[in-house]
Amino acid sequence: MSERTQHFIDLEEQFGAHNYHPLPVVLEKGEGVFLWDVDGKRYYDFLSGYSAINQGHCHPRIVAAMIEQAQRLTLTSRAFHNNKLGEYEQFITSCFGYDKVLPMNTGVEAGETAIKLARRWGYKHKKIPENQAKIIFAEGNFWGRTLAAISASTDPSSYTGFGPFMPGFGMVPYNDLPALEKALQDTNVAAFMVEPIQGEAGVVVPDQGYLKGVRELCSKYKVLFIADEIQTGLARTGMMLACDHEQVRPDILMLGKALSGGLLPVSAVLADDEVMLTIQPGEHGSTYGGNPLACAVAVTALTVLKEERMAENAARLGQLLRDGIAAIASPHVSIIRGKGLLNAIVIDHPDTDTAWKLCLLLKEHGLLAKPTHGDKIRFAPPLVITHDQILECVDIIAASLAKL
Ligand code: PXG
Repeated sequence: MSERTQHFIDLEEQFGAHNYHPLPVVLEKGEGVFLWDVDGKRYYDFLSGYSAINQGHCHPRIVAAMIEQAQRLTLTSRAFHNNKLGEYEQFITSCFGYDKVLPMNTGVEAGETAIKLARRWGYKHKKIPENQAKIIFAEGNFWGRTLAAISASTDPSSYTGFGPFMPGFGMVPYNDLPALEKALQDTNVAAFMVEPIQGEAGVVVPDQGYLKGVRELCSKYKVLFIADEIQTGLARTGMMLACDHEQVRPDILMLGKALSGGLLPVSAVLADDEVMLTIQPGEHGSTYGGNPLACAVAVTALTVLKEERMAENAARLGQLLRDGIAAIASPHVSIIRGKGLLNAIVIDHPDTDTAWKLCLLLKEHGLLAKPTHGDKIRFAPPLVITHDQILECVDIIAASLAKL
């Protein structure tokens, strides 16, 4: 490791909280599918900021929109109107086909917002007795780090030592419709919140028909279907939304991450009037939510996804990537799974730190990826990656696997 690299790592170690364990690489520049470290070495980015960078690093059109708006007006708070918010709201609701949007910043805030909306709707429209509303989640979910999010988590590293937890949350196994049906029979259930593909759990793709089944059960039992598309949405899986693969429409849609192309935190919750209008002035919001800078960036980030046909690219090149990795036929890769450019391999090796070691080898070969849950490695490059670049990356992965 270079002295320069060590210097920056030491600063973080000494002055920053120790709440992450990054790969030992210090980045200073990004462009499209590439990142550069402080020594000038170039890497393929196979993480894409956990899918915030779908449009590629520093996409020139998004950066230009941001600079232009930053020189005009960045924040008014919602105490006043601004001339960007309404246009953004019209744009995003027509993009996804909902009556209304509630703008927030981080993904976890979108989750909190969705749950507040669902509880309100449960009391007002389902006539659930006061303070009795339940929200059901799928085991293995990940939607952030707030107290509500960790209260819904089944991962001990997320929740241990942070109790007491939020009441009114229930759990069912993922990809299990009979278990869901049983849970939804409780008339106090207001919503089921689920990722169409579980990202943090290691890119767990449910059976074909699962989302359709979720939709049918939620309708049957008058329960809101909340889709957390913060990681799966916005062209990542080969369609604009992962729910589009099964042509299902959630009652509440959560978006984040790539909604800004990685420039600033922008999230959104979309729903129809019956749900959205249960929240009235003063009952929810955020200082930065719906700020004009975020609105200008989000409109351009969505436009770029569509105009540059990134969903089609993700679908086509995702298949190429999975086929390429399968063809390596490494004894250390037990599974390659995913949809579009949201993929993961599962490492099969007696040593528990093999995934970490493989990521270090990949880094040496010029590709950045990060293990999740020990034995899984996510392969999720920006959606602007090309056919030839995928083939080069498959070669890098093959060379790294050969050295394990
Ligand atoms: N929903 C899903 C499906 C996610 O993957 C969130 C919600 C929360 O988004 P915010 O913007 O609040 O982080 C996520 C986040 C991390 C980390 O380091 C976060 C995610 C994945 C991996 C690491 O906090 N996804």
